[in-house]
Amino acid sequence: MRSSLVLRAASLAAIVFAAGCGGSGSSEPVATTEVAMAKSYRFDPKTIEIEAGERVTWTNGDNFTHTVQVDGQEDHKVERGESVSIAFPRAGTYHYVCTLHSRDMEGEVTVR
Ligand SMILES: [Cu+2]
Repeated sequence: MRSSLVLRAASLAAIVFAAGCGGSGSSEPVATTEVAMAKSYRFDPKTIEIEAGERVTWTNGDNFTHTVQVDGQEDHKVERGESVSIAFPRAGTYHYVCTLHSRDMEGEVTVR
């Protein structure tokens, strides 16, 4: 049971690795503290990786108001042309959404 789970995880990682060079469809984390809310209804890049203690800044370049809510914490409204910065003092994996468009707009911050 246990070994088959490990095998599954390994083959999944291989698939993700193979797809890693594919361009915009990739979910490979990008090492950056800047996320754009790009046209239309997108976080770009969607999956990022930072160091503990860094702040991530989301900037709204879309034509609509969006929000950033990290793991069910306070929801930050970001109007067109504005930005919000959120500090990540602790290591972990944080999922975030735009609560106005949660079906299309979500992403992940991995803090090392
Ligand atoms: Cu939105």
